[in-house]
Amino acid sequence: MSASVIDFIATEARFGAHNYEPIGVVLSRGEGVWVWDTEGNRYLDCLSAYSAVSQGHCHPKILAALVEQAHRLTLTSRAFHNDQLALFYEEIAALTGSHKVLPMNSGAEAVESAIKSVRKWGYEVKGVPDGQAEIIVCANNFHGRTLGIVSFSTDPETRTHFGPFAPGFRIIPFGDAVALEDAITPNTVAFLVEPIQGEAGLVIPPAGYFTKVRQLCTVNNVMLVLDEIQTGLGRTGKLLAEQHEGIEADVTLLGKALSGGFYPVSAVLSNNDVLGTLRPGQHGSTFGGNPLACAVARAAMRVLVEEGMIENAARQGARFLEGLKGIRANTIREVRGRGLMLAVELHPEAGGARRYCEALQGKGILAKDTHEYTIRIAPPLVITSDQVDWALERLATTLTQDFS
Ligand code: IF1
Repeated sequence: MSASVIDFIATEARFGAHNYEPIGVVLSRGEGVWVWDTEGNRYLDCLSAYSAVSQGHCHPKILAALVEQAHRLTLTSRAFHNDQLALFYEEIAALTGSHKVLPMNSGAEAVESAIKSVRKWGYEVKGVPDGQAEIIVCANNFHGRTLGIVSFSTDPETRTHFGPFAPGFRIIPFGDAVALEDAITPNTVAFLVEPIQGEAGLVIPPAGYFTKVRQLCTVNNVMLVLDEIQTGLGRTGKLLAEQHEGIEADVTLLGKALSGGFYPVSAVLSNNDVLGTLRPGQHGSTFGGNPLACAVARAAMRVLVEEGMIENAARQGARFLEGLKGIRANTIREVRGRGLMLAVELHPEAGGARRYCEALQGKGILAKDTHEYTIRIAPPLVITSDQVDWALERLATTLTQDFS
């Protein structure tokens, strides 16, 4: 590594809180599926900023929308109307079939907003006694980092010494519909769940799970809140992951790719009266729904559809998965994925996923380890067949590499 790279890394370490442990690469430019480091080395981005850069780095049409809007008007606050919010509402509602939209910024804020909204709905519509609302969540969930959200995390790393925590959550195993049925009480207002668990190491639930979940929620008047912040907007090869089981959530959460990685934009979408319970002054955000965010999100949604990225995710995801399954390496325990949300789980004896990610970096691929033994692979949805094959070749040599 050159002196300047070490400088960037050392300066980060000196001044920054040490809440991350990045791979030793300093990026300075991106275009489509590619990123470049400060020394000019090129890498295929197989993380896509945790699926936020689904449309590819610095997509020219989203960039143009950002620049154009930034010249005109960036922030008004919600104390006044702006000429982008209504268009954003119309377009996101048309795209997703939702009736009501609440714009926020980060994914965690969308989750927090959904929690507040379903509780309010529980008290004011369902008739749950005040202060008694219960929300069911899954073990090994990942919904963000706020205090409310880490209150129902089961990962000690995200919780330890951050308490006291918020009450009102019940934790059940993921993928187990009987556990959901048993956990529902008259005070249950919602079931909050990821369609595919991301941080847990990419856990795909058994077929039919969400069909049963949908039925149980409907029968018990429980709001089904799907956190599609990572799975949404084409990542799994459909616009929303719920479509793989032909169901519809009552509340859908979007973030990350909603801006194509330019800007934090998230949204709570609802099909019924959940968001209708919010009255003026009861919830909000300085930046939520600002004209710059709306213009960026409108362009990000437009290119996703117009440029066929969702279909491409399905096609290239299938190619990538098949290619990964074809790699004969005794380091591999399991390969799984849906669309371009893929994972290679290694045998514990392989000695951890991190060193494979570091070896991949040396071959021009950036990927991220998760939960010690899993390599997460999630390239931008604009990846081509040739690029998938290029990545597969390098993954094959790396996964068969002997580190001893
Ligand atoms: C970090 C993971 C991914 C999410 C779902 C809400 C949020 C996230 C399903 C919150 C965020 C991120 C945050 C990032 C790591 C990352 C992640 F490994 F932790 F699980 F993507 F896979 N719901 N996920 O995945 O959104 O507030 O961050 O905008 O560094 O914490 P946010």
